[in-house]
Amino acid sequence: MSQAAPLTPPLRHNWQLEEVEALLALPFMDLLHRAHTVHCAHFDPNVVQASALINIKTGGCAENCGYCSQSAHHEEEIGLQREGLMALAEVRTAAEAARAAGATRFCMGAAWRGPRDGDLARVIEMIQAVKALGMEACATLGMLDAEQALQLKQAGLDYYNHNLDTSRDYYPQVVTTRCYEDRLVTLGHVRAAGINVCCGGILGMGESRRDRAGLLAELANLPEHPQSVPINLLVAIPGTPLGDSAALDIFEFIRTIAVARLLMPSSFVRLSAGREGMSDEGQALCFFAGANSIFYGDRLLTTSNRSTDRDRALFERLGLTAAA
Ligand code: SAM
Ligand code: DTB
Ligand code: SF4
Repeated sequence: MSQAAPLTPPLRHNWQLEEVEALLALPFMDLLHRAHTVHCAHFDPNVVQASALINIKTGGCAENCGYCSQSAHHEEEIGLQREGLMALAEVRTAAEAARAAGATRFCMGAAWRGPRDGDLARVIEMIQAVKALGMEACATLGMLDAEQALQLKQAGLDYYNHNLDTSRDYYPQVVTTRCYEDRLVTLGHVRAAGINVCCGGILGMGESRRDRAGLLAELANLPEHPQSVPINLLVAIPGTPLGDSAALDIFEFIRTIAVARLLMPSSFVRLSAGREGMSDEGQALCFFAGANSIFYGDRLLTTSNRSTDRDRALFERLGLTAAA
C-alpha cells in the first residue's frame, strides 16, 4: 500500500533552478491552491504580522544600489537631504507610536555600507530601548563582521535584515560596489550569532522570471531558511538608475510570493515595499498566496507606505487580524 505524502514534508535546501522555474510557470490557480494549502499547514492564514520601519540614518551611502534613493552615487539626481544618526529619544518615541498603532516589531534601517564601531554602540542603545518597550527589534545596517553580529545579539536584537535582492546572475546589473558573496558572508555571521535572518529581495528591477527563480532558490538553499523573507516590489524612485523600470505584472509578483511560500513553508513571507500602488485585490491575493507579514505605518525609509487607515480597512474587509 502506498503511503500518503506527509502534510508538512521536511524543509528542503537543495532546490534546482529548473524546479523553481517550473513552479513559477504553473497555471495561476493551481499555484495559488498549492501555496495556500502549504500556508494553512504552517500558519493561521488569517493572521498577519506587522513590522514598523524607521530610517535612523539617511542618505550619503557609499554603495551604488540602483534602486536606492540613499546612495551617494546618485545623490545629485535625487536631492535627498542627508541626515546623521537619529537621537535615541526620537527612536524611542517612534517605537512607542508604532506599538500603540499595533506593530509588534520595530525595524531600524541605516544607509551604511556597514556600521563603524561608534555607530554600533549607539544602535545598541536603540535596540535596548525598543526591547524595553516589549517589542521585537530588527535592524538593517549593511555588512557586519562576526564580532558586530555577536554584539547585536547580546544587545537583544531579534532580526537582522540583509537582502540578496535578486539572482546571482542579475546582481551586477543592480549594484557593483559589493558582490553576492559579501551578502552571504554577512548572512553567515548573523546566523552564527543566533539572530533571526530577514532576507529577501526586490521584484520589478527588469529581471527575468529565471532571475526571480534564482533569487528564491538562493534563499531556500541557505543553510537555514531565513525566518523572515521580505518580497519588495520596486518603488521606482526618479533619479535612481532603476527609476524608469517598467512596472511588473501583479500576477508575476503574486506567483513569486506563492513560490516563496512553497519553498520556505515555515518562514514569514513579508509583502514589503510597493504596497502603496497595489490594489486591494492584488494584496488580498498576496495574502492568499502565503504572505503573512507587512510593513505597517505611513513611512518606509525614504518613501511613503500605504496608510495605516487603509490597512486597517483592508484587514477588516478580509477578516484578517494583526499578530499580537
Ligand atoms: N543599507 C542597508 C542594506 O542595504 O542592507 C540597509 C538599508 S536598505 C535600504 C534595505 C533594503 O531595502 C535593501 O536591501 C532593498 O532590498 C530594499 N529597498 C531599498 N530601496 C528600495 C526600493 N526603492 N524599492 C524596493 N525596495 C527597496
Ligand atoms: C526590506 O526588505 N524593505 C524595507 C526594509 N527591508 C528595510 C525597505 C524598503 C525601502 C523602500 C524605499 C524607501 O522607502 O526608500
Ligand atoms: Fe546603501 Fe542600503 Fe541604499 Fe544600498 S540599499 S545604497 S547599501 S542604503
